[in-house]
Amino acid sequence: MPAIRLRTAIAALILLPAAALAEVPLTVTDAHVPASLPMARAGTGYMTITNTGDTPERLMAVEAEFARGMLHETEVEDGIARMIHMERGLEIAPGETVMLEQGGAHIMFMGLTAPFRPGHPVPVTLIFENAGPLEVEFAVRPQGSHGDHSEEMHREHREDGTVEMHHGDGQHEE
Ligand SMILES: [Cu+2]
Repeated sequence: MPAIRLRTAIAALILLPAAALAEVPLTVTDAHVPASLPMARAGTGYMTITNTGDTPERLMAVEAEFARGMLHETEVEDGIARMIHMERGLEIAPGETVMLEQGGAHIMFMGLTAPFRPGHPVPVTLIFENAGPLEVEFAVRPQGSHGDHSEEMHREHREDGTVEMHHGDGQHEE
């Protein structure tokens, strides 16, 4: 049931400007959101974080001007995927890489003020326990190349951050 998979680093698709990371032992790659439908009230965000330092780090919060950011974890019980607010944030051990991805931990953007449109990256601030705030640009990717159901999955989001997903297939492993 580990919702957060730890892997060794994979190829970086989107790198931050080097200057943004010069002082912090963190690497954030592949930051992206799936494009959202025009009426969507919520969206998801994914990325890969590597702790290149030798002390534990923790992603505490996510802030954005276009929505309220939350950290969610997906748990599947009896075929029903449920999303849980990660109240204590997301820990990244020294030397480890944590992937936020479909069916696992992810960023939830609630109350979108505008849809995510491909070609229009969105600025997001990641708040780390030690490193503090880190500005990251999230690319907007077209929906649905391999069964991205994020829009459907998050339709039932409530204000308290809990949600039940009704399509019974919350994992979408590749
Ligand atoms: Cu969620």
